[in-house]
Amino acid sequence: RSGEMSYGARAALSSTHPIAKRMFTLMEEKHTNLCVSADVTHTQELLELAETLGPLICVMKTHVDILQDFSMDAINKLKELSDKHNFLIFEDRKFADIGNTVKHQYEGGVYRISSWSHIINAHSVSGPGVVTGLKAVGQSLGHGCLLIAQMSSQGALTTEQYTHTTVKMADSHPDFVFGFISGSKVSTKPEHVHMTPGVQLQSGEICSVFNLVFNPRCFVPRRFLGDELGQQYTTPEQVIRLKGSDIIIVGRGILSASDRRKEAEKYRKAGWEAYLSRVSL
Ligand code: 5IU
Repeated sequence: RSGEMSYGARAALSSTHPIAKRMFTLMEEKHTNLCVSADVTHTQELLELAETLGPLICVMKTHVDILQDFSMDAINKLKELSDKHNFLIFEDRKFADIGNTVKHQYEGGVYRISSWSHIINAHSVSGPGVVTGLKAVGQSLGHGCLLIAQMSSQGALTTEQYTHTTVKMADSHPDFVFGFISGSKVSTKPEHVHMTPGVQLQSGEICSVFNLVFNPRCFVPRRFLGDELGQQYTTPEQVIRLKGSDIIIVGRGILSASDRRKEAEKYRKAGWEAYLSRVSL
């Protein structure tokens, strides 16, 4: 059963997409299933994150359209850091238009995403044309795409039927779609990668004596906590071991810490240990 296969064994399958192969291989080498969500607004901070967290992560997820000082120069530096520290770049663009439009959005404009991002993602809501359009640009460049099968936010419209149809859409494009953004394992194929956002550690610090007095959130179980704008969190352990996903995506859990490297290491360790306990089941 795919949940119990190692990342290395999944990398070796002939049906595994080259990007997934690279990802599984470097995960096994670096002992990490942590993707950091680099939701920052300045390129210097983005590059600092890549330099300090690079050795601890398998993927760096970006939102380049929130950078106030986007430049191709900064992107080239990010590419160098991804080579230096052996991680993949994932622009979380969530393409969602008709095929012809997403083709332009992926290849051109200000960001020229296809020239630097190994991984992109897309909503399946517009139908398979979105994949065909993106594939026309990204496949020859050796890039891969994740389909959004489920969302972490409260009230998301990704119903069971929607998720099921999204998996079928991925199955029709194995030469470009190599996995999913989802809260749990939605595909039974071991070559598919599952990446999950909405992850935070149950932090001991949060319920310090100080917080017990001043922070009423302490009395609420962590799984019911979010960010007041609909985000919902689960723990690395739950995501990897119980839900059968492969990669945890962590933004503010790491970015809000005073020592980001130390916090990222906690997430790397938690994610990796959950993986080890799953494969040894
Ligand atoms: N993200 C989600 N949920 C989703 C999808 C993407 O949170 O369903 I698709 C993105 C948004 C943000 C990151 O960039 O993942 C999560 O950040 P926090 O860990 O700070 O909540």
